[in-house]
Amino acid sequence: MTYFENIDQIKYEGHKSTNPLAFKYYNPEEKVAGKSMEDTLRFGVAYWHTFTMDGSDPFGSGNMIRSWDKFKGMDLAKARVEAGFEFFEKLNVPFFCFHDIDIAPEGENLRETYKNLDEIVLMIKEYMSTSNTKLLWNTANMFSHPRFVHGAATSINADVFAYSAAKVKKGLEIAKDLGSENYVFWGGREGYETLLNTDMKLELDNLGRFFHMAVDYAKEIGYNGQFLIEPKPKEPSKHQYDFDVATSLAFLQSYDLQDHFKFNIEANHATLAGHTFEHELCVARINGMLGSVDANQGDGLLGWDTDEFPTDLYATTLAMYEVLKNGGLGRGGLNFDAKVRRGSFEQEDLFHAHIAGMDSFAIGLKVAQKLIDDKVLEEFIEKRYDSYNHGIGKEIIEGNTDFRKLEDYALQLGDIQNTSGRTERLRATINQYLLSVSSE
Ligand code: XLS
Ligand code: CA
Ligand code: CA
Repeated sequence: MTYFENIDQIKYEGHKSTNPLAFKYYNPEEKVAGKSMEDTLRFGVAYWHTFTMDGSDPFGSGNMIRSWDKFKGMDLAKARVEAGFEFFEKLNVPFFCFHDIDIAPEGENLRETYKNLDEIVLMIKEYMSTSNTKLLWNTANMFSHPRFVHGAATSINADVFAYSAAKVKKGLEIAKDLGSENYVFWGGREGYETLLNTDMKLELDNLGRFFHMAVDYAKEIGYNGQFLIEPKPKEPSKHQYDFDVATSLAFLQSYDLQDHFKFNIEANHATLAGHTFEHELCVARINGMLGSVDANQGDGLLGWDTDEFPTDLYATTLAMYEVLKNGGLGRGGLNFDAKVRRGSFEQEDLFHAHIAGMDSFAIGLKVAQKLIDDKVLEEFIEKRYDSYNHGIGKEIIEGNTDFRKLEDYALQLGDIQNTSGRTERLRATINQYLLSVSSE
């Protein structure tokens, strides 16, 4: 059966093409700094937003038109797999990602849920055996069902802790079975509402215990994928424990877990935390913790997680700059954790949205590489910190000084001279690069 009847294979046609169903900038084979775009960008489709999301919001019911929605239950789950692989192939996307409950419906009890999962995982495995699309990551949804009202591993209820452990155990077995590159932990309800009723220390200790058990179990079954924590400051929790990269890194260090995890950084979560996307990528990179990216964008006018498809070229450029500085994403990728707007309810919009996102990151990659090749920011930054290359600065860096010596030095200083940061000039240069590289 065909689910996207009127859509042919999406091809690269170059930036002069007027065909909306073609890539203008993403050319999978094109080499940027010796590596194909496909291998650097490692795009992924998010199963939940693309195949299960129905467009409902707190004010209105689902409105998405989807050819697989005529099915119900397990038949619907199977139709989604078929539609999924047709979509991945037509888009020529190398990866996809899912939560357990995205691919198979929950049963009456955990045993039945496992049974449903096993059936669909087997089907996915068969499709994967003849497809070029691989699994970037899977995860367990431990936030939708009412049992997770007070969290999962940080729940007040030990039964919920145990149930969550069973879900992650199953998730790791699926990850191993499908050769998933990574396994993600996003703790949407791992947080609290008010300290009036919360033992924060116990909850964090339990989260640490939970992660250690996950590390041990992956080792036991021989699953070698990368573990990723996905920070987010809030929503649905009022205060989420994995607030941002810095907070989550401190948590990992406190519980001696830092060697087993990296971060999955989502653009919209960064902005919700009051950071830029590139800030979160940079904090992860300089700590050797940049694992993967959830590629989307928020809306400056709305204060919640809108998960829009990324089209802001400035943001994709600065994000790719961090990714390139990191030497790439390793086992990670750029997963479009993004949903079409409620107004974009036709099935074709799924293609337009992914094409827009893929082209935006392809431009970002090219511009970022050119900025690096021309050392535009590097040279400026190097010069800016030049005072640490000689004299007292060099003494500070080399650890040859102390407060007494620095005081002696400061006492004989005259007026201190600073230099301009040139923010506006640098922004104008980025614009210049964006315009020239994207019209090449
Ligand atoms: C929600 C998160 C979620 C994770 C996976 O805001 O982005 O979708 O990526 O559970
Ligand atoms: Ca995400
Ligand atoms: Ca999000």
